[in-house]
Amino acid sequence: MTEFLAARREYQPRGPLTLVELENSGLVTGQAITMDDRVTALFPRTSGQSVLRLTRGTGTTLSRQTPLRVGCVFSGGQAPGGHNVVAGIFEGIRRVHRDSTLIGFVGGPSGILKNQNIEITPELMRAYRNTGGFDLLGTGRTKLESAEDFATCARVFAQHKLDAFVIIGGDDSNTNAAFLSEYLRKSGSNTCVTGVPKTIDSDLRGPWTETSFGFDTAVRVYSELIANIAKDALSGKKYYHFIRLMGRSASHITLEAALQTHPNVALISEEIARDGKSMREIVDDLARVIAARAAAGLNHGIVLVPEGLIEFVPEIRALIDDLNDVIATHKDYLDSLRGFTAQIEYLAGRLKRESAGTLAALPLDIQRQLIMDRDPHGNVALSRIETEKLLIELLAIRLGEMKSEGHYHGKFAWQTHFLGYEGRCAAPTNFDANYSWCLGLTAAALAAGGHTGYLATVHGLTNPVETWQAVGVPLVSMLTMERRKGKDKAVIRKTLVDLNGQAFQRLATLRDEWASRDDYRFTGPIQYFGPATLVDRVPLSLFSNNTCAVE
Ligand code: FBP
Repeated sequence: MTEFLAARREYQPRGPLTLVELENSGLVTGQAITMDDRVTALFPRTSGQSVLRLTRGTGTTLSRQTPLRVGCVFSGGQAPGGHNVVAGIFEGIRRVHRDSTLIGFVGGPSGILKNQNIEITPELMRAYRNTGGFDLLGTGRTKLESAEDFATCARVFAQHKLDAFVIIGGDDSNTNAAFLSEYLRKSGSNTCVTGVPKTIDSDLRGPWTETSFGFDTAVRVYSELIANIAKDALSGKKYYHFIRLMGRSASHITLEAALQTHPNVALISEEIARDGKSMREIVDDLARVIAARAAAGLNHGIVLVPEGLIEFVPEIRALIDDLNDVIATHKDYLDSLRGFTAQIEYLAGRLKRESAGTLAALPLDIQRQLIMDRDPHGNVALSRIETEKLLIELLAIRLGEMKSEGHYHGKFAWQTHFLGYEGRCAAPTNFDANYSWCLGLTAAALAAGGHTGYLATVHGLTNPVETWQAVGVPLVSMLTMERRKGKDKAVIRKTLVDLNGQAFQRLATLRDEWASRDDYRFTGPIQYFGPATLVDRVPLSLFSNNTCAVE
């Protein structure tokens, strides 16, 4: 137990009175949701539900005569605040009945299938509250999808006599939560299913959720490190630092970090996709900035690269799609081949001609990284693809050409960084500690109310914590039909950066200035103790995205 942990566990997360005194609050029905008929058809039992709002003075309260039995699981990547979600559920269900029980399934969704679990106790919660990581329960990326998986869940839930089950996960996990709740209703199970929006990527934001928990803490860690690197660049004046930032698809993390730290360049994948820029064009743009800075005597700089970039560059997107199909069809044979060269040769012969050409033009390391194992959701392991090195390699060639043409007279020396795992398990900021605790309490409210197929959400996040509103949003209302692997599927779509939104527009307005002169902003480390101006900050990009469709 370090001094920090000892002091931090005394922090009492804050929330509105509706949540803090859950037993005196009630859920009231809000607006009805209109949905795509094709989605409704897939969810005959759980579609048509309305938004639920938590209020006081409704007459019927959530306090109960009988204890609740609730289960929970972490699903997918770690995000700061997970332990406070569990704390919120635990405290919430014990407020509505003091003998309620919370069971945590260990190792992610596979823990349900294997029925591996622990009972959450006040001592455990005291030890884990306000700490980062998911180590209380562990996590995993097993996908609960098949009828067989759902039947096992129903059996395990019945065995534990669960009134409710809470899935703390991202877009895929909450999509699965919607299907699981429909399955359980259909099979006559009494267990209600609730989702909680988790992911540092913040790609669950939109009309129904303002952000997911974990984003704030992760970006604040990255921003501190970017600012430190910027100070080093400014001092030594000899390196370009290429910093790749986690965020599987959307560039929310890079955008927020850019607004926080003012780098010389911040690439935003969504803009590159909109403009249909090829790798060559991206490199040309970067080379122009570097040459202009060199002309002004500046041979150092900070370039932010979103992890998902590579999937947004048209020719590489096409290559990845093609590779995914070929790898899926020939997986067994590929696995039997010894060595990377043999695998690449085999794949190259089966790819479309353009894709084979794109693959061959990439450095060997990137080729190897692109064919690595997919996760259970079929995603390329983007955190292992060193896009920043690819950019540097191409940039060095381009700058060499420009030098021989007399258009560049600088010196290009570089360093690379990948910021991802450094921030994913940091101790949650006050914002994330409060927000995730409130999400847990909201999930407890939905469980106590006996509502299934809802996402626990909290709104008004840029306002004082005491005014936040707890809302249950029907999961089915978040689903849209999408064509995946040749089939129409109902999914919660990841929310990408809105290029018309105020956050991106601010970056677009300021970036020429950041590119030509150094205007680095030093955020400092996350502060956990001290004045509210330091400890109670809210992500900058939330202020401009604070549009909520819940009435
Ligand atoms: P989730 O969407 O599951 O929250 O995961 C987000 C993330 O942190 C991404 O930013 C990153 O690409 C990925 O997880 C890394 O996954 P892994 O933990 O499997 O290395």
